[in-house]
Amino acid sequence: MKQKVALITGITGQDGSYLAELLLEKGYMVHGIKRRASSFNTQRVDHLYQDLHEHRVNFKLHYGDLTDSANIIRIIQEVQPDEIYNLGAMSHVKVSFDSPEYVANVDGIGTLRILEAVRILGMEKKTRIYQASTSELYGGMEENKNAKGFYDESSPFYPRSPYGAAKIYGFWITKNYREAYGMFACNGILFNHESPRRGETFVTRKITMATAAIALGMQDCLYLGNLEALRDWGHAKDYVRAMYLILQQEKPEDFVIATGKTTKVRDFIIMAFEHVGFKIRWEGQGVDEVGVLDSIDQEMYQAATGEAIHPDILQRLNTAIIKIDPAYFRPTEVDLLLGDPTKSKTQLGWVPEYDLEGLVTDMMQSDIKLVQKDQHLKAGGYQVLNYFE
Ligand code: NDP
Ligand code: GDR
Repeated sequence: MKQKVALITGITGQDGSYLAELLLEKGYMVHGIKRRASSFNTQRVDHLYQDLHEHRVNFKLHYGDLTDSANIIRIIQEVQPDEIYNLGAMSHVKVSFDSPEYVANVDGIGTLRILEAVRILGMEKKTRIYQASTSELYGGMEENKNAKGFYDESSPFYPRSPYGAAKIYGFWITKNYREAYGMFACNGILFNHESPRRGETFVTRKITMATAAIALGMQDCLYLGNLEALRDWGHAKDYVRAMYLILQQEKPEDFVIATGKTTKVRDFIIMAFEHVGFKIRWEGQGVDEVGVLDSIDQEMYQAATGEAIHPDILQRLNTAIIKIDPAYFRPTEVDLLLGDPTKSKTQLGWVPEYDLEGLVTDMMQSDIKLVQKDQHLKAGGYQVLNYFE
């Protein structure tokens, strides 16, 4: 059987790296587009790198950018992919308020560039396209009054950020090219998904990294924004499996990928700190609210870290280790996201392996190891990254 060829935009990101692993496992030749940067940005896929001088290379990166049509056309022409996964995007919702035009160009028009390239090259019947759509299309329940209390494939959209607005263009242009040109182009409407490879400025990773750093005496305090937001969090490893399944169907369709459970940011914090045996007490209100270290369970601490309690930590009992910084609030917020994955479960046969507890455990175990590595470096007199940012 002929080896399948996939092209992944955003391969250096969280999802791109897991998807590349999955497709390599399935025997694909995987091509990815990476951006040229002044320093290395391929840490998440470095373990997949193959020396191009070797025979039968299955993994290859190409320099490119979703803002550059000629580059996209040339890569697609060269690679001749059977499947394109368009995961490249400026994906941070808060940052999209700072550079909305760039986000529209990459996340919105970037999608069009991929679709047009396939059409210009006459590959409409050969190449299947996955578009990374998002639950941010729906917005929160507060504004999206016509929603049923959860979101599925028939729910109305109400984006609440330049990111959401750009992605809604990506969604509709994908659907339009499917209908207009008969292309196998699908939207996966994915709810939040996290992992040890999640970018450090997204809330879950920020929490697990800071929890590990505070527990191990490397950081004093965690500054956060809105603790009341609710998110439907899954594991990225499960979600890239759904992307693959969407492109293996007989007919091109759009699918919601979610867990069907929603959790407050505040409760995610509690779960992360519980992992290391810390109990948090909440005091104050609004931006004056703080999370105080109420107690420590020594056995749980030891089980999680493999170490006896760090002496600095015992001195921090009854002090605030979580504070609110209004800088992290968004001009318009999405209050609640909850997805209904019925269609993906029945039609794709998609079954997630991780629940939220499994996700938190995976992220905490990984971040504890990372912080312990930095502890050793620090003890050896080497400079380590700034844990207060
Ligand atoms: P990441 O932010 O981890 O990765 C984004 C990727 O896009 C990176 O490889 C990044 O490159 C690349 N990229 C950014 N700008 C450009 C550009 N101009 N040209 C080419 N590539 C670019 O995101 P995730 O892996 O978490 O998400 C993958 C996709 O899924 C994104 O489109 C995101 O919007 C969407 N999504 C994510 C969800 C989630 O919860 N994770 C939920 C729903 C949708 P670099 O490494 O150089 O920055
Ligand atoms: P989100 O993810 O905006 O849902 O977008 P993020 O983790 O950034 O925020 C989730 C919620 O946490 C609140 N929050 C904070 N967020 C960040 N980043 N930093 C903080 O300090 C903080 N404090 C509270 C936010 O206000 C928000 O309510 C993610 C991205 O991956 C998108 O690309 C994707 O499309 C959606 O998920 C689905």
